[in-house]
Amino acid sequence: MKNKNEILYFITGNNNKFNEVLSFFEKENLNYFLKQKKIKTIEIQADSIKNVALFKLNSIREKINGSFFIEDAGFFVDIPLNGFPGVYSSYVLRTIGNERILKLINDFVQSRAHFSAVIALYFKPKDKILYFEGNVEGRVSSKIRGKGGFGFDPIFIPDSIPDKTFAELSIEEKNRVSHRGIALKKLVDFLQQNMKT
Ligand code: ITT
Repeated sequence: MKNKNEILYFITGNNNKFNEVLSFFEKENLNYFLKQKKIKTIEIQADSIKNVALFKLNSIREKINGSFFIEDAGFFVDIPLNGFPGVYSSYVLRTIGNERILKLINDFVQSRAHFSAVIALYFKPKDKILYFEGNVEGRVSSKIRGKGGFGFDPIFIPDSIPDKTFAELSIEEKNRVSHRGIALKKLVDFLQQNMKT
């Protein structure tokens, strides 16, 4: 077991996201101690979540002494909503919410949706910004289902677990298949390869 002698900050105001990331990190042999920091980031309305993530990271870069990462995620209903709400996910969840998103869909069996996540890491030892991306494909549930998770989880059914919404999974089960879990696996692999020995 390595000594957890370096702090890695995850800058997020979303405690659910932090808990998912913490649960993932706890299973890995890393010499980083993960800490949540809530600093107001600037979230621009950009055309891709990668650009939102880069802007978010740069908006706080001077405020943190050490390695840190932020994450930007979005929910995209590809059929029949051509990717809506996508980069507008936070706004749409706050304004109309899941129930009224469901009202925009007629055929749930034919629906297609995905989540995307981009982690942007500022890695101090190399003075570099790195990106780690993850996507998960699935469809939209005709009803709100499940008490776990957050955000759009109660209306998303992943292809890999076709009888459950994300909100019906435990954190560990969601991490195994989710956009965030896939991006986190890439982040952890990078950190393991670049750990000081
Ligand atoms: P930050 O402080 O980390 O920015 P946030 O909640 O603003 O937290 P995002 O901008 O990345 O996070 O997320 C956009 C929206 O998508 C937001 O409303 C989230 O609730 C939702 N969302 C993100 N990841 C999700 C997930 O894994 N499951 C369900 N909804 C998710």
